[in-house]
Amino acid sequence: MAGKRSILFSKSSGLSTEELIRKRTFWSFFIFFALAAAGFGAWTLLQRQPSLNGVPKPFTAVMRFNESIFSKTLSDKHLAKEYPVSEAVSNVRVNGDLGMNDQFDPSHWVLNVVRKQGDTLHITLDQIKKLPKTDIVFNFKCIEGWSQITHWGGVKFSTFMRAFGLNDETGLKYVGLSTPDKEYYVGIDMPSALHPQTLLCYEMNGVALPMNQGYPLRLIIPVKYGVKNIKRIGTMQFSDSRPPDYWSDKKGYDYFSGL
Ligand SMILES: Nc1nc2c(c(=O)[nH]1)N[C@H]1C(S)=C(S)[C@@H](COP(=O)(O)O)O[C@H]1N2
Ligand SMILES: [Mo]
Repeated sequence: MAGKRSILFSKSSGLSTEELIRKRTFWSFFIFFALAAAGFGAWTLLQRQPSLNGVPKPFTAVMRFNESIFSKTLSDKHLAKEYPVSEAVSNVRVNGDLGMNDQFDPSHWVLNVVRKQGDTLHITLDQIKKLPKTDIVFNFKCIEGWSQITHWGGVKFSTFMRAFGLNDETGLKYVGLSTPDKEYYVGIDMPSALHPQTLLCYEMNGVALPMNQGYPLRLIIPVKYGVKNIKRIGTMQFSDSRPPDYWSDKKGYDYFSGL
């Protein structure tokens, strides 16, 4: 081995210093341009890939991979930080208004719950209010970059499921929620829905939810960004495949939007 190497060495050492430098300079440039061309080629190729909502597929593939990690690690374990009621703001921001149209008639509202078998339960607000109530004060965060400490009250999603005999349904992977007019809709992974801080909420700051905050019932899910906190729930259904999700479908936002 040692002998072979010294032969190779003695061959190249036949070059003068100047020749060596010239040779190395040539190779340095060659490699530089080859890499630059490869980089440019890869970029052009990426641009030509089919895209999903304007985002090239390879990027969305990476996003899906990240989602698969975060959906498993973050959703059901950690608790969102809670605050004393005194820290909750009284001027709660109103942000989204999809599915919040004026034609809504609260006197006819019921929560439609489509069971695994296909039949539908029609649940009234009074029935929901009879279940044990939980309050939570947490920092509500919108993906657009604002946050607010707010105070909500309602029934734990997990308690609701048990109370209405929806045990088989908790074995499915997702819950889909939509407004009565179907304008806004979200998909929630079941572990996050059953998370101890997730509420079907009918109170804000100790009083009935105001109309523009989603009267009569909204989702409060502190382990997710604001987008998943759907206001004015009309229908709930369950599935093993991902239910449609407004912002994830329209803009390619992270499906899980976990914090
Ligand atoms: N029905 C409905 N729910 C919705 C939205 C919406 O447009 N319509 N926007 C979402 C978004 S992006 C955020 S940040 C929060 C805002 O809740 P707020 O209006 O109570 O501040 O509601 C979420 N739930
Ligand atoms: Mo948001």
